[in-house]
Amino acid sequence: MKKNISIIGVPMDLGQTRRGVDMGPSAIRYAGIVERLEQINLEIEDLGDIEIGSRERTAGESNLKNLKAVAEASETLSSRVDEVVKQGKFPLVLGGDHSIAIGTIAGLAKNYSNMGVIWYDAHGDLNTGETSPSGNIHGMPLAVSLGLGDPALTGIGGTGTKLKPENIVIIGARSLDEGEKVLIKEKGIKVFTMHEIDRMGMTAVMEETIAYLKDRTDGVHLSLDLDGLDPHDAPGVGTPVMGGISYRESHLAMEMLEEANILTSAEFVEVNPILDERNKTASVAVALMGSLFGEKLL
Ligand code: HAR
Ligand code: MN
Ligand code: MN
Ligand code: MN
Repeated sequence: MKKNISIIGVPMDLGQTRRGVDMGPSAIRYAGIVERLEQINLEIEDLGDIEIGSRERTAGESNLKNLKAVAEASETLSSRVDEVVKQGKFPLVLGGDHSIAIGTIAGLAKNYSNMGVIWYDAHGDLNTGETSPSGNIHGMPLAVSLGLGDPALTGIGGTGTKLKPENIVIIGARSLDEGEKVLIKEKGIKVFTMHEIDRMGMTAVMEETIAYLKDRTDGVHLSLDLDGLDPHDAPGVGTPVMGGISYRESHLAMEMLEEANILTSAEFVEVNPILDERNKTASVAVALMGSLFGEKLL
C-alpha cells in the first residue's frame, strides 16, 4: 500500500434527505483520523473539504433530488481525486453521503482502465432514476459508475463507463430493491450477502474477494458505507439495516486488505454525527482506517 495519503473531505448531504451527514468529515477528523494515521508512519496530508452547493428547494424535471448540485460537486471531487492519484498519492475520501462515490470513481477511472471496487454496504446502490424508490442519488452511485442512469451523472469526468461489472464485489448486502436484484443477475455482479458472511465467515469472504480482484484489476478501490456494519456498532447512519457486519468482522476485513496490499484508494461514507451516539460511528470509521493502513497492536 502507498505510504503517502491525501485526505479529501466531502461534506455532501444532497444525495439523500436526512440532514447531518454533511458533518461526517468533521466528525471523522474530530475522532482523530490524522493523528491516528501519523502514528503508523504514514505521510498524511489533509486537503480539507471540497465545496458543495445548496439543497434545491424545488424539484427539477428529473425525479433525482438535487441533481444539479450533486453533479457539480461530483465533477469537482473527480478532478481532485485525479490530481491526487497523478501525484502518486493514495486518495482517502471522507463523506458525506454515498453519492460522493460517483465523483471518486470518475476521478479514479481517469487513471485505471480496469479498476476493481469493493462495495462494503447494506445496500447495492444500483438504482437508476427508473428503479429508485426514493429519488435519492446515494442509492445510485454504483449504477452510475457502470454507465447507467442520468447522463448528468454518467458523464461526470467524461463520458464512458467507469467500471466493469465483473470488477465489482459487494460485501454485506441485506437490502436490495427489485431493480437492483435484476441488475445484479443480468450483469453477473459478485455479491457476498449477509447470508454468505454468516455461512462462510469473513475470512473466507475476504480471501475470495482478494483472489477474485487481484489478477484481473489494475487498482482496487474500497467504498465503505458505514451502514454495512450492524447498527449496534455504527448507529450514526441515515439508513440503518439490522443484521449487519460486526465491528470485529470489519476490523478483520480491513487487516486482510492491508496484508493483501491491493488497495489503491478508499472512501468512508454515510457517517451522520447527528444520528450518532457520542461520535461512535466516526470513531469506528477511524479504527477501521487504522487497521486498513497497517496499525499493529504489537
Ligand atoms: N435502495 C434505497 C434507495 O435507493 C436505499 C438506499 C440507501 N442508501 C444508502 N446507500 N445508504 O447505501 O433509495
Ligand atoms: Mn451506500
Ligand atoms: Mn448503505
Ligand atoms: Mn485484528
